[in-house]
Amino acid sequence: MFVEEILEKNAQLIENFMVHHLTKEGVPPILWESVIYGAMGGKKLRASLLFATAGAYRIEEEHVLPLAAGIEMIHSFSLVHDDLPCIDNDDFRRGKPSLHRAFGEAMGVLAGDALLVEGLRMFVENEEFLRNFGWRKTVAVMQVLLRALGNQGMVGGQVLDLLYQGKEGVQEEDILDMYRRKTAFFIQAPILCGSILGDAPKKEQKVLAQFGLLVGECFQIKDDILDVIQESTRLGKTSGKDLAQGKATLVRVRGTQEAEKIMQDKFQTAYRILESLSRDFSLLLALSHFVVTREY
Ligand code: GRG
Repeated sequence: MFVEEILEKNAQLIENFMVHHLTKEGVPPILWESVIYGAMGGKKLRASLLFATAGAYRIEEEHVLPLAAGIEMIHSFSLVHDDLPCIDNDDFRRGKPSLHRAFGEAMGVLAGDALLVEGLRMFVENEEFLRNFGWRKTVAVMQVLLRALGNQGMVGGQVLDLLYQGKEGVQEEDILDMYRRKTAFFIQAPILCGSILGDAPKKEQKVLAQFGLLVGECFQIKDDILDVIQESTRLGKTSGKDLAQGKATLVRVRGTQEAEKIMQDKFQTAYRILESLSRDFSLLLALSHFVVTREY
């Protein structure tokens, strides 16, 4: 199966799980609808990274499905809030109007909040997940996610992104630091979670952490390149926004070709690092290759 087909199959699995497990009872219909609207669509790459890592430790997909769905809901939360008028102000996401355009700004805030909270509940309140992995691993996985999202992670990264906007002289290392926080930690997180659930030896967890961070950086660099070279319809979101909004990006300071080269170097390093382990990580490698070759 090609990577794109694997992603599509996994996306279907995740979306079905979300629709069946997101409680409707006692929930205002507009809230349920907008949460589902925000959670649907997209590549579901982070879920696939979790499946691939857990799979390397012989964990069945269905056992990590609650966590995979939770991670994707949390990721969707970040996109919904990112699109709000007070942050990136984008009208278009995943090939449809962004959530606040479809349901209004207040629902953009509230459905975003719900996606975070319900995303955590997806696995923390799933009895089968708790039976399979126990409290200790569940808490460890939550720590990984919350660290990736917190003030030193995604929230802090997004704040830096706003502060650097329109500012002259932002250095390349500052931009890469912002990329790590805003994007890379939450690409690394599902890989770390898979290794924790799989009882990976500490040495392997360290290597996977380095690998995940590099792939996460590659992901954001590719995103910047696509913003310049790809059409909105193919991306499912508005292209050309980074330059228009005066965003600090690697493409802005180094140009598209240099940015591509930096990304390829990071990808090669990530590849070599993972190949140093004797376990079969072929699916994880294929997904990381998709990260740097993707067109959307
Ligand atoms: C979520 C903790 C938290 C805080 C909110 C708004 C915000 C602070 C952070 C924004 C972070 C953000 C949106 C970073 C960009 C990462 C990025 C390029 C996402 C696109 O991911 P894809 O391409 O999206 O995987 P799909 O639609 O395929 O799921």
